[in-house]
Amino acid sequence: MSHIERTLILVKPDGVARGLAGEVLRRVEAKGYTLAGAELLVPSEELLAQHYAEHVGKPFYAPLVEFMSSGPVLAIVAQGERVIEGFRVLAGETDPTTAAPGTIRGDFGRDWGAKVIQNIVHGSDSPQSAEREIALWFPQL
Ligand code: DAT
Ligand code: MG
Repeated sequence: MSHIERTLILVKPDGVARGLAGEVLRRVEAKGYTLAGAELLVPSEELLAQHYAEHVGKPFYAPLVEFMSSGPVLAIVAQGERVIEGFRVLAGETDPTTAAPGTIRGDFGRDWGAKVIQNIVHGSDSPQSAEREIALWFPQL
């Protein structure tokens, strides 16, 4: 049965600053997913507080918000069968030091000794978070 999903992808400030936005889009499109929205913006702390609500109170929360608002982010809505899980696989695991080669984080990420993990991309982790996050970043979609 056809079950087309949408997911929110962010090329984080480290990815945009390093010129990896095109590489992320290339991998998403090469995999066969389609783009339903894209916007370059510097996210506000209010938007980030909602986006990262699950992490409020954790030791890395303040550095995470500071990092994510430190420069432009490319926000993307991608669409396709099982795209939520599919993009998480393309991204690789959270820690770029151990993310598998062949994944975005594994190929381009590393530990920079910062207070927060800088790992190039975000991808929604479930259908519920995808719809919640898309409504935050793209209220018009
Ligand atoms: P993911 O982005 O893989 O879904 P997450 O939702 O658990 O991971 O965390 C959000 C981001 O916060 C993550 O991409 C990097 C940062 N982060 C997570 N855990 C961390 C930790 N223990 N120390 C520092 N930064 C962390
Ligand atoms: Mg997450």
